[in-house]
Amino acid sequence: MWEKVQNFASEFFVTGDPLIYGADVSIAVTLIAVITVLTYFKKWKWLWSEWLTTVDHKKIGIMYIISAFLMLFRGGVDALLMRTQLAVPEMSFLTPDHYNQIFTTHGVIMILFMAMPFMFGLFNVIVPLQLGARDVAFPFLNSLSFWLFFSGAMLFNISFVIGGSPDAGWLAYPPYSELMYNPGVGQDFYIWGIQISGIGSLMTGINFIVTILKMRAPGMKLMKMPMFSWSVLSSCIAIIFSFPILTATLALLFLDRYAGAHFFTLDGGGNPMMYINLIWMWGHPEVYIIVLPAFGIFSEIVATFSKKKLFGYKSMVYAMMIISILSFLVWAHHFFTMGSGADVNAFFALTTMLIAIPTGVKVFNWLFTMFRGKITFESPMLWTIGFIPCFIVGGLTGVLLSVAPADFQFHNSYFLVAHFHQVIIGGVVFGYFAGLYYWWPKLFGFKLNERIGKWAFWFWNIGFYLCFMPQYVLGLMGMTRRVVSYGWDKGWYEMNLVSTIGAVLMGIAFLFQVWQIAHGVKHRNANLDTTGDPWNGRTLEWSIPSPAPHYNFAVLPQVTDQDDWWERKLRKQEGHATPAPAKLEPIHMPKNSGIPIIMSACWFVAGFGFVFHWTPFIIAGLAGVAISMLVHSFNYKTDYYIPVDEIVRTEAKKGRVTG
Ligand code: HEM
Ligand SMILES: [Cu+2]
Repeated sequence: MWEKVQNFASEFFVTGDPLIYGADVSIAVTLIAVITVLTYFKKWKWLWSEWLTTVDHKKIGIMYIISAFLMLFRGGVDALLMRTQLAVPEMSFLTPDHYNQIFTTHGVIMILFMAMPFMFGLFNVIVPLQLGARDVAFPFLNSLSFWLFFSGAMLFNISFVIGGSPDAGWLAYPPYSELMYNPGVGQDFYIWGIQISGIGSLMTGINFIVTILKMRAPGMKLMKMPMFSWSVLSSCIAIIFSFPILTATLALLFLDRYAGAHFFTLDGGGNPMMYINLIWMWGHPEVYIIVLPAFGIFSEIVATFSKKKLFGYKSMVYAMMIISILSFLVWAHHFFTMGSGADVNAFFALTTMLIAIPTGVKVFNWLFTMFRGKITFESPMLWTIGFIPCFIVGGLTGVLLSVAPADFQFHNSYFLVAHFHQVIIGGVVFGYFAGLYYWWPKLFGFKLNERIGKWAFWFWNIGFYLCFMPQYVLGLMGMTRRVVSYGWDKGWYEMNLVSTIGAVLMGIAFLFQVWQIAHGVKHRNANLDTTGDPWNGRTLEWSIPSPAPHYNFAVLPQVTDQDDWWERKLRKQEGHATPAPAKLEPIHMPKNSGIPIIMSACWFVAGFGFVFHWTPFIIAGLAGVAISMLVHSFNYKTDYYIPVDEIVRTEAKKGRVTG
């Protein structure tokens, strides 16, 4: 009996590696610490009723952003482990198996569990405020999306200590991800972690499209909508067309592994290339999904900190919509070398090059917005200015990669690794940081220390160039991606060492950011944003107090212009009488609900059952999901009204008098 238990435990838990034992201990310690603190300060009820069950888009957004930071830490540790292994030739810090797992989890976590939630966090906190709305279109669904994302992310992350991590690369190409070559549970964690969170992403896409199309304040025609909201629309359109492809593809891979089907196996009539086509039909749009909102953020910031209207508003809107459509026509550029033939390659090379045109238009729009502007260089603007050259180089190396014949040289080399990190870090990560710094006072009601922020900015930037510029050269010298080690005879020694030093600098940059946030929280009372409009902003989110009251707008704004808040301020300065505020009316609000977190926990149980082939878990989990749905369907008490006197009290507390 004891032997059986031991056998089970050694298969169930990942064993044998001191790094993993260290992680086990630190996870246990953190959990115990969190539970103790919550119990000691009697915060469980607060946590449940204020946060875990909330349907308030601002709180959901904050939870997304916190999760993204945790995942940035995890993905960053993975990156540093890999760069340590590659720092010098013939290093034996990580075994080849372990290296495979780490690049896989790093890639998946960074894209799906760091970039996506960071982006959804910013959508959530800002879009309703920019539109002059009181919440998203479907607040309950929004909460469910968050908890599905969170369950999926946790399911994926526990593979690291239970059962074993996936190791077939971030896109899990068959045949290597098939059962025959990959019999462990790692790939099953991959499938279910992504499936569960992917459903959440799809629902977020739907939610924000409806919010943007239906919930704009009276008078806000589409062509008067702030650019960030436009970018969210373009990104969500790509989400609703691409995420179903991901779900279907992973479902087929699941059937191969779980039920012995042969969709992507080499025998039984399957074809791995089918998977590779399908996964990139999602995968390429996915990179635009995450970068388009960053473009939106930069557009807002450039206009605000140059004190000018965004140059070429209309061309920006068209550029974003065109990119969102074109992104569905380029997927095969990820496998020019895999035998599609010259005609097919030529088509995909051309469509890829076409994307450079709308992208170039945007860069000029930003530059012209800055031209002759009264620019100031606070954090959000610094990140924007850091982004532009970085993104231009990243974009241009992308055009090089799109030249199909040349790609036979670049493919799967460090040149590619350098390229995609340059667009993803320089574009996406810098963009979200810019957004976070820009909207931080709106979220939390206080400003962050600019000096620590500048240190973080410079460490990120210098670290970035040191880390990734040498990798272009290494790629041209023949270093392929996903190699665990290389010989002294290759001549790759210096470049790799420099690259690792750069990665360490980025690690330090992250610590500066953590310090900056901790410092900000500690000294928040000295840095309160009492105006609600700390940067002299242009769009509606700056017209309300910081942090925004839970109903956002006491009275829905009447929009007449693009950059409506800016125009309103101008009119006031010019001495025009401000229209008398409309009469307050009771506000219709959604009620909190525990169903989303419970339903997502059930999905987690079911996913866990699928991973380990434990049928009772599957049945219990899915039954829980069904019951949650039923209970919610028959719940008619989903909303309430905030009475006028409560609104008056809240507004007065926030320093606003509304009559
Ligand atoms: C912060 C600094 C970062 C460093 C130092 C870093 C480093 C690395 C390294 C060493 C690899 C493995 C290369 C190989 O062996 O082929 C890698 C792969 C990858 N990284 Fe990063 N990375 C960073 C940030 C990011 C971010 C922010 C993202 C996305 C949001 C990202 C996405 C990926 C992806 C998708 C892969 C490919 C994984 C695969 O081959 O399956 N990385 N990175
Ligand atoms: Cu692509």
